[in-house]
Amino acid sequence: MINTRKDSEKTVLVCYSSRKDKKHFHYEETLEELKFLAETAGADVVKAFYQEKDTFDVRFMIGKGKAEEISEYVTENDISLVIFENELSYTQLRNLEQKIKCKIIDKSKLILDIFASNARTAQAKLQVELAQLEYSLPRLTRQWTHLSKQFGGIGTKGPGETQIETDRRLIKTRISVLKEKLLKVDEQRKTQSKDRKKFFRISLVGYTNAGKSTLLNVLTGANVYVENKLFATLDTSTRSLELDVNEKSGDLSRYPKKVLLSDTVGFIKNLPHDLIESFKSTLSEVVDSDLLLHVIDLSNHNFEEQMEVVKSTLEEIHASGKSVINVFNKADLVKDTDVINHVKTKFKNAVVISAQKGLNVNAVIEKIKEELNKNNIEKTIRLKADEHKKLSAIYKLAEVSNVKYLKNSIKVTLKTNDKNISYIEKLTE
Ligand SMILES: Nc1nc2c(ncn2[C@@H]2O[C@H](COP(=O)(O)OP(=O)(O)OP(=O)(O)O)[C@@H](O)[C@H]2O)c(=O)[nH]1
Ligand SMILES: [Mg+2]
Repeated sequence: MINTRKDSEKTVLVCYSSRKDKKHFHYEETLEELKFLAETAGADVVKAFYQEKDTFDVRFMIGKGKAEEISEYVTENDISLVIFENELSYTQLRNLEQKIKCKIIDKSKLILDIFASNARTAQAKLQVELAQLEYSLPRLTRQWTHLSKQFGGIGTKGPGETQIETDRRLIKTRISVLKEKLLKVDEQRKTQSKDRKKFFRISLVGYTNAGKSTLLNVLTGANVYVENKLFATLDTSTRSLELDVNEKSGDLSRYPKKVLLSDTVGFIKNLPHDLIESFKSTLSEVVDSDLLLHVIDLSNHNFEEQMEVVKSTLEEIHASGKSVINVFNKADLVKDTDVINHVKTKFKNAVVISAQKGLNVNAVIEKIKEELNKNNIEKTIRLKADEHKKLSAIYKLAEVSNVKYLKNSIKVTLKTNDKNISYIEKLTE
């Protein structure tokens, strides 16, 4: 835990990149994002070091000379924290600490730390603790020697065992306890969400800080926490979204009047795999969704790269292949109209909005309605001859193309989405 919040530690950033990756690697933006992350954790970033080499150094990640240069800077400027963009092995971490003589962490550790400070609910806390332990297991050093006290005698030191082995065993035990607890939370969530199955479910996904929570608030009148910080949201919040059905307009398309909209944790480049793994229960809402609203910060120069990161993270959690509406947000900050025209022509199913200023937000609703209508299927059902009330309910939920009054029954041909179909089928059982 870097505990930078209270005392604002003087911090330097370090980033290594391989010459081979030169074409695809924009170190200024990478360092800018790392700086934003560090500041989110409360660090006071005073300098950034960047090094490009053919290959990384197995001992220090960066070259030995660069490590010495950083070491000098750290001593002269009273730096207490060094943050690496690159993931460091246990050996690199130990070697760097010996050379630079101050606290050194990598980006994964930094993200874990931010998650730990932002976790509010029991579920988020369990998930973060699990990710932290999974992260620390292969990096175990002497700093963990007080674990047996912390975990209240779950195990005691066996004869001949080293302290690290004991600690490793304790961590493993704690990991299984956490996993079990999370399974229980997951089961509870599944029971609670049984009811939700009958609704069309939409999830807001996107890069962290893109404006997902702001859009949820604007669309549903919710009051979810919004901050110009990374990972402000770590839990899933679900609200219902009422869609007005204009029955007088002669538009016969039908969609459910009420759908569910969920906001959840955002993504970032190189999100530690342990975190994604342990946030599976939070992210399951995304996996179970019928439609995704991908919120993109159009004012960020790297928005296209960020879109790719979101796509690959969705693949990793097995939520790719769903219908997606691309919501280009923060248009109020974009002065260049070419950028707006570019995304409108390049990306399918795109809307350009400003969630904060409430600009064009209605276009999102219209797109959602279009998507709902796309899912319509045709179906023929039978009612008993006297079930007129049910027939009028069906008229509200579906586009009815044919009604035949037979001797003992009414045969109705209708078109609507699968959720409505299953509702109507239950109604007529
Ligand atoms: N200028 C401008 N700022 C916006 C807009 N939408 C959101 N913001 C700001 O962007 C910041 C992040 O907004 P959030 O809604 O918290 O973003 P998020 O995607 O939920 O972020 P995380 O939960 O941290 O992943 C806040 O400071 C918002 O006020 C917009 O349309 N225009
Ligand atoms: Mg949020």
